[in-house]
Amino acid sequence: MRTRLTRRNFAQAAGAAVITASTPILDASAQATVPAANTGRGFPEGFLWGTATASYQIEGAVTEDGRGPSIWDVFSHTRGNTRDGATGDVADDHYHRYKSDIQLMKALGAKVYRFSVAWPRVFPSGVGTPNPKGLDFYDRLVDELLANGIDPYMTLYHWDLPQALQDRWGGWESRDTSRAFADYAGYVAAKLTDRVKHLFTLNELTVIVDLGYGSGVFAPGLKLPPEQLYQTRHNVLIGHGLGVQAIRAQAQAGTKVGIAENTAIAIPIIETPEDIAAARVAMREMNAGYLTAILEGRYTDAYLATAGANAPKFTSEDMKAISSPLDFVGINVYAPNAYVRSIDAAPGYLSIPFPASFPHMESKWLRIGPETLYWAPRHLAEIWGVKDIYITENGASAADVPADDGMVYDTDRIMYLRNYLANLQRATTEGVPVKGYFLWSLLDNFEWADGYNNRFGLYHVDYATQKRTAKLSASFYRAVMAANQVV
Ligand code: PNW
Repeated sequence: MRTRLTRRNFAQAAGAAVITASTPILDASAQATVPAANTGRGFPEGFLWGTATASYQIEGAVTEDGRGPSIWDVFSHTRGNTRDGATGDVADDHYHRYKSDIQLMKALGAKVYRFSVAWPRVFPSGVGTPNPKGLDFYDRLVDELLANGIDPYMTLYHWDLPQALQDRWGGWESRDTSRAFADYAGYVAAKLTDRVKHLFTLNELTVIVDLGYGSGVFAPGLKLPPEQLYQTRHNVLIGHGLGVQAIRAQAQAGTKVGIAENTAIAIPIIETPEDIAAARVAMREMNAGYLTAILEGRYTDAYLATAGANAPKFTSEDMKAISSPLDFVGINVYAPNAYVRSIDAAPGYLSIPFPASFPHMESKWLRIGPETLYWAPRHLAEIWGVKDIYITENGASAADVPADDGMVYDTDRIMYLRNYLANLQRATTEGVPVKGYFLWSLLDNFEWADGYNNRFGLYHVDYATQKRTAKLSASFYRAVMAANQVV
């Protein structure tokens, strides 16, 4: 009888070692990995390396210590909204395990950590009387980070809007929510900036607006008509701007404020001066509703022309608030949005359609485009003169499955990271002012509508036991950080 040639016995047939429970194999969490020496072609001295997470995706403990419900509690508990009906009720139970999770960061050698504050822990109904127990959690978290030599970078809004504000005002459909955000942001800044020196207002404006209020695939799950959608987008920009102002008014001296935005990213198809210029034009227009407005203080003509009668109502005061000066710009970089070439006709660029075979990670939207980590920061520096750039997120999803020996050999994630980081290294080598990089994510976690299937962590989480296991990519990333160079 012929044996069916499976992947495993093919490898055996080919003479390769196969990992079984009894195979002595390197421990992904061990210190055994020898970092390559920095040859001088690595990242700039003092480059900041870390990981990123967000409150609803990791904390769990959704009814504990007076936390109010958020739009993601309600949305995820509504049938059909998330894969397998997943919710963040427990998630990584980080609320109770933050101390040991900080030890995981320490074991990696990470120097910075980006986390988010859950607004409904601090103000259970969005406005009104703060809940001291809610803030206490972040107080303890910050102390524990600092005690372990890790500098906290804090996001104020990573999508968990208090449900009370959705019920009361339609959430970001109303400018009342923008004002409430500023009050909350100022309050947290006053309490924590004695120790937290870097703040981000909002995370990923386009996801808040276009996925939450446009397509409705994310909370609050609305499909607004264009006119309301444009106004909602404007309100989110106002929320960011008022938030910056409130933070500046309330924070201790020396506090730095920025944003964590996922810009749409245009890549020149060929590195000719013409295609590069075309990519800059594309980049500016593709972000016209968001970062372009924030950094320029105006909507582009093309944006307003496209909006037509649906254009948002705004005043010059609004635009002034929206473009309140920032200390740095954070960008979440994952997938290329467009490969462009130069054309003579308006608007001067052409987006090439993606071929069906274009590779992606487990998340279908996560097209693999390593050059994004070169071009996105370079565009920021060249178009808007941004002098301090952080990569606030970059990472890869997979349906990681532990091998027979319990380890996770995520060579796909390592391949992804190595290629993206090589492009970031090219950018910093050429003088693009990127100051730090936060890998998404420390742990597998609640990946929003994709539930728990799409894993982004350096540490695998067994959700039945909450056991964390370092994936092979954790060894890789630790070596990169230690060498300050792609290895
Ligand atoms: C970002 N898309 O989200 C978020 O900031 C994280 O919370 C999230 O876990 C991470 O990236 C990975 O997804 C995105 O559909 C979610 O294009 C969806 C999209 C982009 C970013």
